[in-house]
Amino acid sequence: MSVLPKEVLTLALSHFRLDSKWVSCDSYGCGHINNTQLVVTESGRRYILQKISEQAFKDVPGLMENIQGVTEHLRAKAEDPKNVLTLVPTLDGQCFANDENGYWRVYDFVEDTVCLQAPESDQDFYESAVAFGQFQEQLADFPVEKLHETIVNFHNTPDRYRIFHEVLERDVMGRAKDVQAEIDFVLAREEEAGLAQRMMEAGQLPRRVTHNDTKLNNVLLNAETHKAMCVIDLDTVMPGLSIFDFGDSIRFGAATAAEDEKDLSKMTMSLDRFRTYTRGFLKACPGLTDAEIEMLPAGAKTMTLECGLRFLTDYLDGDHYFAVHREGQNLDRCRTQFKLVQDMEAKWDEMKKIVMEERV
Ligand code: ADP
Ligand code: GN1
Ligand code: MG
Repeated sequence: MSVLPKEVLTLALSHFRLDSKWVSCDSYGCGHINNTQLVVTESGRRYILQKISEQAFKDVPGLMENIQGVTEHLRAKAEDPKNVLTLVPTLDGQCFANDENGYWRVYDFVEDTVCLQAPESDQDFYESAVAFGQFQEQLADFPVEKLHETIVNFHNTPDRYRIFHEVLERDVMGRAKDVQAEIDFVLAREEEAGLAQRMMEAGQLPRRVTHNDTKLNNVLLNAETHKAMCVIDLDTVMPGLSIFDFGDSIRFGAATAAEDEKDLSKMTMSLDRFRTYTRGFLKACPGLTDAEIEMLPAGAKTMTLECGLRFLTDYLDGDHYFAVHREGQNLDRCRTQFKLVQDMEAKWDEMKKIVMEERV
């Protein structure tokens, strides 16, 4: 993640209605996309400042309109103000600012919460399932036609393959020769990877308002009780598949090692964690169709394969999309995802059995 000079941050913060003068502004969190800063003001109040990635998001005003609409909708249903992100307006009342350095937004920092990179217990993972499940449930009556598609074809897996083939063909970094095993891995699964997309196009899986980026570090838990508190990172809220929201959570939170772990022997998918998440998600989303429930394991495998494919594509393309902190990090990330896919293939019958046992 590029370090932003102080004058850039000073200008960015000058646009927003903070409660008092800011005293510190430092890089924060583990997101791969936006540049996130923790801001503290004289009064001790904290905010999150984000420079929104224009590499990822081509229509930032549309994206911010989505977030404003979605947070308003959720706020009307929230029990606690901390259950929903709160945007801080600019001096002229807008929900984002645009200056010579890019697009910026500020959120209230959601206090008394934790953001985990891995569940500390089954209960943590269960709570994240409830949070993401409820999120989808609460947005079921959101007017879909109002949503901008912030990244076109975001989870269209066949389209991700199309981009991969183009990038592989160009091979701008000359890296393809060193990753033949990874290339073969994705090519061997190209046909099956498109199943969910084809089912959606055939009307066999419903399009719903989904989050689309449901990893554990996109949900905040109560610091004391570890109960679900707030779903964050709303940039990708769009029409999508419920099985992909389920699947992306499994990919990240049921994994037994970090996303960029180099020792692949540490990386497996925990069936216990898979069961825990399935239980929480099905409870929070009682309206899933039979086809959706049957496709939950495929949602997990597809999201994991697709994510690995995206890391591999970015590695081949020179690491422009996902923030990297060291050489080869995207390749390491790709390898952990493929190891997880392999492990899911080995555990496939058990995954299907768990889903059938947990359905309510
Ligand atoms: P990215 O799209 O880059 O992942 P996120 O919106 O997920 O960006 O923010 C990155 C991290 O910043 C989160 O994982 C979380 O730790 C922290 N964060 C973001 N918004 C808030 C907030 N309102 N309150 C507390 N922490 C936050
Ligand atoms: C990105 O924004 P962040 O870090 O929560 C990415 C997800 C990937 C994830 C992999 C907008 O999520 O799609 O699954 O990295 N977000 C976007 O960790 O591309
Ligand atoms: Mg995030």
